[in-house]
Amino acid sequence: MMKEFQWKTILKLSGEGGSITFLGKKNEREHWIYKRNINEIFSLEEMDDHPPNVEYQPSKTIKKLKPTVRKSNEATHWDSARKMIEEYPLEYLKPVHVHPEFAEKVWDIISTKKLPKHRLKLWVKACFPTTTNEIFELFYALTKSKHTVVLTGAGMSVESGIPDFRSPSGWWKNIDPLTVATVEALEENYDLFYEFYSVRINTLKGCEPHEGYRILAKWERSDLIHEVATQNVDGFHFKALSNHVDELHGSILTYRCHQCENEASRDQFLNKESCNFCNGKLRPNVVLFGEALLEKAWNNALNHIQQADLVIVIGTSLQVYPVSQLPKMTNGKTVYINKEVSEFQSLFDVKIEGSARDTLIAVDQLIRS
Ligand code: BV8
Repeated sequence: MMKEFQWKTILKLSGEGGSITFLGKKNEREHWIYKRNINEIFSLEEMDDHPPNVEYQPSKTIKKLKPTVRKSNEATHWDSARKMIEEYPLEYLKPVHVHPEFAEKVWDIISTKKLPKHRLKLWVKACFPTTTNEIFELFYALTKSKHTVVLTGAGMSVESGIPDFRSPSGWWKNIDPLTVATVEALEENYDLFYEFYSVRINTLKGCEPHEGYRILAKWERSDLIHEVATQNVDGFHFKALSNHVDELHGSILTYRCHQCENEASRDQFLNKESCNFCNGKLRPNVVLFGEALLEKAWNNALNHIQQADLVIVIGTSLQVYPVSQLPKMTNGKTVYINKEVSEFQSLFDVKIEGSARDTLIAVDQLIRS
């Protein structure tokens, strides 16, 4: 027996005179076909016929008229259905229902229109009902901003499998950072210093930048973000193909002699060798506590932050100076994305409590570029 498919509402719009419904159903070959129903509360044609020289009496006129339904022909391709939808002034109509299977397609249409913010928000909620107000605010700010900077911390890499520092499962859970990530530790307790950094280097081997990293790189290519400043030393922004990156705390992927500054290799460091030139201690090119940040990276990040009209801070507890000061150095809008958001982050205009990866994916779903 031939399978019978029911018409489903793909998109329902309401306006002052009634509603417009776009319906779809699968045919026997499981291809979607589409049609449009216009439900008018009163007939516009008959209203137009009203003699201009007779005084208009709305209640009388409307009483005479019946609700009408006008149906379109069936369309067999989405492109034709899309044309039917685009015949209407979507900026003046309210979305009542969007079928989840067609949310992306409908959003594709809407995102090409210039809608005022409150209308755009109605469409976002209709197409993607789980979108929170904060995600919408970030999306909207991102599309309006002319200069956007992203500042990331260790929380950005947690979903790539790298522990952060200060969370209960972070690197510092059993150890005080000041006993290990310092020049004193390097000079006076090299075994501990070496152990800590060799574990970190080996942890990195099995890890890759997650989708959130790739989204930031894509946004850079589409001119939505202009600079990434990071406290992370894992090189993941570069690995995900972001180009404009300031590594404020250096990199754990390159090595040098602490004494004569000559370059060394990862293997030399991991094999606990001494410097070939001066026999000094080898170290990763990270910025230890008590050391100044790399001037070029710092000045570049600061310069971008001062010009920015949007700064998005992701996955950092902002406890380490001087990076902790950067979000205060912009006149732009500030957004904080973190797994935990405390009162301490009251300076931010928008706070999003959530994972870095999921938040970026949710915002990216709304970006059509
Ligand atoms: C300097 C080495 C001057 C690299 C690191 C007293 C008061 C104020 C300041 C100081 C002070 N005493 C000393 C200072 C200065 C000191 C400092 O700030 N100390 C603090 C700790 C008190 N700063 C310095 O020494 C800096 N240099 O000031 O120079 C100077 C000037 C001229 C001449 C000489 C000197 C140097 C700082 C460099 C520090 N280096 N480590 C390494 O091993 O990696 S710090 C370390 O912390 C890491 O580098 C890391 O990048 C950095 C920042 O940490 P976060 O990224 O914020 O990570 P954290 O774990 O804290 O937070 C992660 C967040 O993510 C959490 O909130 C978590 O909830 C969230 N999260 C987790 N998962 C997710 C998530 N969010 C979203 N999604 C998820 N999935």
